[in-house]
Amino acid sequence: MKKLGIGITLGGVVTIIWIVMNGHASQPSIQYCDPSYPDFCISSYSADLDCNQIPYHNFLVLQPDRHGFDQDHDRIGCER
Ligand SMILES: [Ca+2]
Repeated sequence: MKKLGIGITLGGVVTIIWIVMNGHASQPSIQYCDPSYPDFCISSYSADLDCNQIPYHNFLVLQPDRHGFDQDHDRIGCER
């Protein structure tokens, strides 16, 4: 009887671990951030944005600068 109880407990723990791991894996934790703007996350799928549409200034811009935040190509976007 004692052995059965341990078995059920172990099974429960395994089930909980499985739920936690599976739940974590299915979370939308993978964000497709545009690598041109590593200081923050702009979705790779966002429409063309202008500086007045984002709350950031003076941030690092890498090529390709898809949104054209760095008009003078000094790798600093939306300078103020
Ligand atoms: Ca610039």
